[in-house]
Amino acid sequence: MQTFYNTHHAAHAGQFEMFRGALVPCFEVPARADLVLAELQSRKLGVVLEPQAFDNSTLARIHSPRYLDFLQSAWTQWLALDPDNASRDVLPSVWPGADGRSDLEPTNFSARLGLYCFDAGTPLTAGTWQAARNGADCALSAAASVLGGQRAAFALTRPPGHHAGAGYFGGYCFINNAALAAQYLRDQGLDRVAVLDVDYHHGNGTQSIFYERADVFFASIHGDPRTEYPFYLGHADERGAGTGLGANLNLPLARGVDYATWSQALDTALSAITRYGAQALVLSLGVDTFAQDPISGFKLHSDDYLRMGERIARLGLPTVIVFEGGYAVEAVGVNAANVLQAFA
Ligand code: OKP
Ligand code: ZN
Repeated sequence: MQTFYNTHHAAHAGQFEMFRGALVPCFEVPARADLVLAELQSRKLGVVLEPQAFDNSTLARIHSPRYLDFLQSAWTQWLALDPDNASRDVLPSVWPGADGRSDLEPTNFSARLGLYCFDAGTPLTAGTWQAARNGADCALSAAASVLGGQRAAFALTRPPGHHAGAGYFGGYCFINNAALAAQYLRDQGLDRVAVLDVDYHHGNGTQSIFYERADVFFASIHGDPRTEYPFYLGHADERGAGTGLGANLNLPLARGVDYATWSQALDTALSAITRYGAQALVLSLGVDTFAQDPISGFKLHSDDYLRMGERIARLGLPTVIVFEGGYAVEAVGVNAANVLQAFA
């Protein structure tokens, strides 16, 4: 399998995220991607490639122009506020809330930051744009590779993407790599594309991007949003809207479930994708379903990722695999490589 590796990922390295009133060290660290790469190389799983460079207009198929402008210039604006900001991560402290206007862009930097970000756990740093932008190229290159006839391709990148919406970041995510890949498959001629999100956390960004569309089916298996991040989306009754009604499938599960229960939800999702008639699959591959994950609540074990990869491969679809979460750093390489190895 071809792996498009983001050689710029470490340019994004947050120091702290806000948790219960304190700044705590980030869980989403550069070592995550390095360890996946090392595991693929030690197993000689496929070939590692540099991505092609795609134009910003490709990103604008998913993200709003004003959001992309903000992301690209945020660090420079942050430094302009105070040169001492060079040593500090950018974290928001004010938001429009449910009744504030989002049609107007405030002039004040902090106000714009809150407009474009939904949590205080996603530090933006000096190299965030560079890392996320190159990650988009990896996802698009993997999609191009699959369109070119490869059975599957892997975008090995961080920061992850599935919480990012058309006009906002959050949940460690800035650019929605899976959505970009799905849109690219559509734009290059496929009529029906499915996104399957197996990360522990609901892919609220991906769901929202495609919620009113019938041409991209979104299915997600995740911790129940009544107790689990991102909390405000991911319930079973969210089935899509307008022409997209029926093209969204959420399979929330209670904390503590193991692979026996989780894999029943996987079968449900895969049957729905088959019934939908997808011509290609984008897999948002988070391995934070692992029993030892420090911020998640499922109980999958390393061997379960082999069964997961095998089962998803049996769908028989050309597949773009995009790396998302997984925070048990010492196991993230083995778990992700298990999915890829069993898939291939
Ligand atoms: C990103 B992805 C931990 C709080 C958790 C955000 C989790 C984002 C997960 N103290 N905050 O879906 O893996
Ligand atoms: Zn996650």
